[in-house]
Amino acid sequence: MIEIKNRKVIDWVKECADLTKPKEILWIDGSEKQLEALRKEACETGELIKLNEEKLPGCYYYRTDPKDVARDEKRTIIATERREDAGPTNNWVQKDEMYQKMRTLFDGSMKGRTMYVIPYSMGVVGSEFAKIGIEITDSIYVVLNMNIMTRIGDPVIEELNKGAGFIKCLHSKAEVDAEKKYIVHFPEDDTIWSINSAYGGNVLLGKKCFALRIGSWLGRKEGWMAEHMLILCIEAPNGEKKYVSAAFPSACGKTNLAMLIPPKHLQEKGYKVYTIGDDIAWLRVGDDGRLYAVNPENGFFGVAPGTNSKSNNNALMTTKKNTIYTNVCRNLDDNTVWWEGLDLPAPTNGEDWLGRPWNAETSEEKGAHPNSRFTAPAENCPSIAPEFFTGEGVPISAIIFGGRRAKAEPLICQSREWNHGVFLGSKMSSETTAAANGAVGVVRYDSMAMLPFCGYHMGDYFQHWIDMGKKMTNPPEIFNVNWFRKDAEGNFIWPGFGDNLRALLWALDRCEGKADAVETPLGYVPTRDSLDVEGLNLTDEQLDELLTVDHETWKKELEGIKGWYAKLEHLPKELTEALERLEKEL
Ligand code: OXD
Ligand code: MN
Repeated sequence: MIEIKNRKVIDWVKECADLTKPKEILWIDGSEKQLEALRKEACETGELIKLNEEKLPGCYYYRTDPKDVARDEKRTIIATERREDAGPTNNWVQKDEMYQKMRTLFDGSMKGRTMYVIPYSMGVVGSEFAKIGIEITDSIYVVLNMNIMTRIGDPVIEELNKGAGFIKCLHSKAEVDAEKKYIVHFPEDDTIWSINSAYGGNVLLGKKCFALRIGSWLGRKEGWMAEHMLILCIEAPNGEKKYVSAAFPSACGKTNLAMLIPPKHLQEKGYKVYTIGDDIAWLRVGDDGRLYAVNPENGFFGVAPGTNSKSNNNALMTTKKNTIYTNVCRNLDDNTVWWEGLDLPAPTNGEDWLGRPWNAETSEEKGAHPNSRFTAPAENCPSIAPEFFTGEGVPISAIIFGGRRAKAEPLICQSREWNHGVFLGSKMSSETTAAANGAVGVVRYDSMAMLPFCGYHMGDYFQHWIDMGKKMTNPPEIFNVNWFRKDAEGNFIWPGFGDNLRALLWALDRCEGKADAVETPLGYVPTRDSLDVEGLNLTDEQLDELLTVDHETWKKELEGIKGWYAKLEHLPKELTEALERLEKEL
């Protein structure tokens, strides 16, 4: 390993060791030799289980504590000097008070354990968009996941030795005590402290904590954006490539959309889709006045249940090697994995996510937790784009917002212009999923899918979107989509998955002023003929239901939006004006 010479790093690591009192410190250099030794150690202690090397080479199985299976939004805190900087949508504690409380919890939390120091880069090391973090942890699971999700080790030390700044991330699983679990962000100090959890979203601090919460704070300060967005590339038959980024709340199909396989007739015409990212985008305005995006991550932390060869074959292929599975069901016959929705025979001799014997024929409960996950390297993905590896940023033509709504929201709708698009994003709502603790299926407002991830005041965040719009001479078009409309019988009307490309192609055509649209109070929706529905067997009624903005329904929706806006304390006038205009037009 390269010797670390950066004084700030050395001092901070010592400070953390003095507080947490580990028995030893191990710097992670990213070498295969060191990682392999850690995997071996974790298997010996029972923390990990090695899976069938022939069927799933380099794959491991992990179980979290049953009370520690999702992001914990109630225990996620933005600790700043002043409450108004965190805003009304974040849990806030005054920062000195929070440091004091956290110091008590961290005091001696690594006694008898090894403290791992993981230098990592979000983005391709040394590239224009990249930023460095160092995560200190007492968990081998975290080290191995960070190795997949970020770029770690010696190349990052070289950057630090050149004087690069870094985000200070301290994690201890401590006793994994749910009552003492805190995920705390100190954005004024470039610091994240997380304790008493071992679930990915709470402990892989490069992801939600750094890349979104601290990232959004830095983005506002430095004039860029950190968003909960996938990035994909659509190649037209003539070889032209266009890039789309899309924000959806957790477990609404971002990974599926990012790895979309075109329906047969579009494949035959020559359309191709490539994946750049499935969860997070960092966006900057380029010299040409366009918006450029990179995926700062290096892997996918995807929801397993529902992933199969039809819903997302690319994801399935991605997880066939060097993957860590968390809280899925294990097939004891061949030491492989299974989850609900996987199109492989369900085990009759299995072990559920809690480690209990599980038999698909007799067990009543689910074998895999609904938020069970795979952590898989992006390089495994059959559809990964070459642009992913350069870290240079791709020019975004269209931004898509979307939620999971059984009614109201049409299949796709284009905003009138940037600020109206910001309005469409701000009023986003979705039925909740298992990705976070709490009730599932309740409609909640989740502006830009950033409600749990915006590190500062939501009102200021909207203002930042509006200010970014002013910096672009050639901004992306903004759309809102809803793949989840249901009919009166409760069935999904739109087939979703690969067929979502049809809506994206309409959007890209609109960017060039090509496809036809009808103007509604919400924006432009496709005419019946402008959307490609070839082979879908949708009736005219179904198509109308998908594409209609029903005024009576929207008058009720207005009340919800007003209630949401009332909670946000201060809002840019552009948004309140857009809301007034919507009301008037309805
Ligand atoms: C995720 C989430 O894990 O959004 O990506 O919860
Ligand atoms: Mn996410």
